[in-house]
Amino acid sequence: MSPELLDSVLLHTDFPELTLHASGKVRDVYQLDNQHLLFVATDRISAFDYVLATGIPHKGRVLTQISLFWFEFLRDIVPNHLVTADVESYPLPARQYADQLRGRSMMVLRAEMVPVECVVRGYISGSAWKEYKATGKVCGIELPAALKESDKLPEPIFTPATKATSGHDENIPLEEMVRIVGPERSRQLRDISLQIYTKAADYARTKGIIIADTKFEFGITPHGITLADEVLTPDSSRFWPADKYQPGRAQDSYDKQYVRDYLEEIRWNKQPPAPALPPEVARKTSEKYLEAYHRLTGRELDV
Ligand code: PZK
Repeated sequence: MSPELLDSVLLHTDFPELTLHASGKVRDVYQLDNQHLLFVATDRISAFDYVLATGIPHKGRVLTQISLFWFEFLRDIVPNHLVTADVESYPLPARQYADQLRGRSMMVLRAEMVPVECVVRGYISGSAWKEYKATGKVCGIELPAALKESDKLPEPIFTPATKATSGHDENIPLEEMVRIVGPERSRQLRDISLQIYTKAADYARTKGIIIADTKFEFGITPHGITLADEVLTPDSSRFWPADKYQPGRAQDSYDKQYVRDYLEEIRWNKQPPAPALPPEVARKTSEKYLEAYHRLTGRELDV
């Protein structure tokens, strides 16, 4: 990889004057003040549950810009937590890192997060496919008989999940969600989730991308139920290339296929430490993320 490109890859944030609020596999959240957080998308990539040793050029910026695009696209349906992504208007302790943060961060409104992940599925894949094969249902929802892996569902379904202690998400029936957040909130969250998935997936389909499923996170703010976290990115969703869609098997991933193929090829045992990627695999993966951004938004990311 060229030296300029390697220089632009951000694997770890380090902002000594800022307090870390939460840290995920590929992103970090810092405290700004009592009402605001700073969301930072790194260029880390995970595969088979582990963060790899190599970063993907532009990945953090692509994911941030995709979320920004959807926040705008969906704002008629639901308010979101974005305050600004303009680093020059960040409060001072953050603004001094403007060069690291530009394009890959957002100042967001601090929310009381809803402790349930709002998953919507338009196609049957992943944990839902496993559950369906075993029980004929997903999260208690009865599905048509004889679905094939990756089939389109008759209509999108809402399949809430909670973070299990294993760190993995656990699908829960709607009644369980009702116990956790209450009946009124559950209905609102389900309705909003289905509406925004449908609007976004219909749009993405016209751009050659199938959004097979996605996970929304909501919080409660002074605006009411507020769309938070990252939205409809390849990391929070399954993006499939529509021109290769073929039900009856697992689909290639829009973004991570080169990574998965490489890890299978070297027969990594999927135990730590996670391997590094050859420059070619990192570069081709970077191009897929940029392509997804370009297809969805019609815009070129400034690289
Ligand atoms: C919040 N996470 C998930 C974990 C991440 C993200 N607007 C908000 N207000 C309060 N809390 C959160 C948000 C949002 N979004 C989201 N954790 C806290 C998470 C780890 C890394 F980048």
